[in-house]
Amino acid sequence: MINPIIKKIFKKIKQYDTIVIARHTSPDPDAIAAEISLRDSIKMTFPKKKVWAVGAGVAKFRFFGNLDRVDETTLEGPTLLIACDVPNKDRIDGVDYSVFTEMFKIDHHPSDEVFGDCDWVDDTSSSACQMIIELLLKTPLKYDRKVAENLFLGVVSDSDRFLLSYTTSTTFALVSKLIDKAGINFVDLYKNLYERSIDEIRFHGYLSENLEVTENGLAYIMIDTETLKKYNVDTATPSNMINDFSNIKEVYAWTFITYDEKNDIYKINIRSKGPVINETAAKYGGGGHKMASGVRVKDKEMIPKIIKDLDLDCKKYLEDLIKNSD
Ligand SMILES: [Mn+2]
Repeated sequence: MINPIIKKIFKKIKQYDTIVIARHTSPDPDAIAAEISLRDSIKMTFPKKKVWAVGAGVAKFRFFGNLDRVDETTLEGPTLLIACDVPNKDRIDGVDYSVFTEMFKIDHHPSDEVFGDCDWVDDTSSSACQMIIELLLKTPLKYDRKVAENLFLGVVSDSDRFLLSYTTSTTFALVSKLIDKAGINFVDLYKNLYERSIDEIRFHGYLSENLEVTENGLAYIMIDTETLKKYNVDTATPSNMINDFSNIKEVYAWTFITYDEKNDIYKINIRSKGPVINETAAKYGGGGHKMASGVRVKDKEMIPKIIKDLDLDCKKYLEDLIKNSD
């Protein structure tokens, strides 16, 4: 049985001739692949429609395809905004959502914020791309091999190669069908995501070497501008590497705190393999999933507090484990 919201979304796409697709700021492969593949699919299915995928580009993700620039205030007639992989309106990148006739989101982050009548939120989905795959497979929306490859990589990236707990039999079923129908050779695609420069590998070594680990199993590291410069990497590099640290025996949650000089802000990425960490993230104005969250703070003095709270999250998790094993 097809989820009724999927039918509704297809109807909306059919109805609007001017569509902008957006996603969250500081995009990851899932966000970029979702918006680009949805744009390309809509264009392929409805060649007369004007469709843009917007937001700041990221050089290392250029293999997904180009992003568009559009002045949304000059668009004529009814306009639709589809926001992918973004739970909150204020995290939408590159457009003023308030000028659109209608908007909705396709997202897998837990959030109650309503974008529109056609919101499709599934926090059991591994990725936004998994949801787009379902949309393409269950509606007349067309796709080609490139669209399928992008979607495959979005799922692979967000699920950390099907390792994370959000990976379900539905993930495998949808991906399997996509591989068969589009005939993609997925082995050749991995290097797009996993090939790294020697600078990045050396920086990875720096992170391993300098990670502090508390008694309760919180690992943390502060990364300053000097270190980023020394290793010739940028402020997005730590967040792209954080999932690599998920198999440390002594660590239950871990956080990378990166100073972003350009925006004068500390970007705090948090991951967990047990303790719920998004409540602490939310306490400091951040958000995300229970096991993968983030916060941005201006004030350096907040950082020790956040580390302390995360350490307490680990402590509580350990205490609960002991309690439940009795
Ligand atoms: Mn995602």
